[in-house]
Amino acid sequence: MVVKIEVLTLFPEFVEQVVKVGIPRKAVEVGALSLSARDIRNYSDGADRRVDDRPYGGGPGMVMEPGPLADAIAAAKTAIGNAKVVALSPQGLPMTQALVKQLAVEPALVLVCGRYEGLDERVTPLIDFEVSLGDFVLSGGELAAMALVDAVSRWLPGVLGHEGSAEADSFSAGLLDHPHYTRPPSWRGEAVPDVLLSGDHAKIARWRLKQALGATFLKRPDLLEELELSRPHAELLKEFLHERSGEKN
Ligand code: 9D3
Repeated sequence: MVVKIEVLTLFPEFVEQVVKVGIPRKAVEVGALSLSARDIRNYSDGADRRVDDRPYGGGPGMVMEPGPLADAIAAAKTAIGNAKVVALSPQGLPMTQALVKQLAVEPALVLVCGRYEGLDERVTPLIDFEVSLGDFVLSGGELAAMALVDAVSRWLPGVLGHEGSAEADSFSAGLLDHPHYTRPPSWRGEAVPDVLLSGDHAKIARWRLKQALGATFLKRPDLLEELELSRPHAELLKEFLHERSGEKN
């Protein structure tokens, strides 16, 4: 029922910020999520609390020692039970909504955040899989772990209201969002599209889907290639492109 997450990190006070605001905070408040950040330094075997050392073979930077990580993972698993262990790493699978949905039905997760150049390779048997935020360089895994906690929170029961059911709706899944408008009805000479003021909800839904298909085609064609558009969706996209060529000429 409740997803229990333990984050192993050198910056626990930073990671805890993710449940101080917004949807993740709500998830904790309704009892759908529990989050605890565990300081890997508490598992250092030295009085100096050091958890990194120089790389065998030489080279720049430091490597996280296996011992403290193994002990921290064991303690976290004891605290929350049968958990999947996920390391946040530049070598991981890219974080996707499909992966987030799978993780949201796990009873417990241990998220391992690396710092320095990375983890000693010998801890890999303790890790179920690795997840990356994308192909750019972060300073450590904490922001990726916080992103994962945020994204998982949105899928937990009782956390989102009707915005959530819209997100769960397969209708527009895999597409970029349609444009949004609020008051005033005219701003800097730009009017809100008439259809949104019409009160015709079927027509509005059709317009939004058309805009979503158009935006996805123009901005993220890679997403459309994965989708295999249905016949009616392909027709709507054609209509979008036709209207757009009319505006441009
Ligand atoms: C610049 C150092 N790089 C080798 C030349 C390797 C490297 C080591 C450690 C790069 C980044 C990191 C720290 N990053 C993460 O722990 C991390 C990460 C990321 O950097 N990008 C996207 N997703 C993630 S998840 C964890």
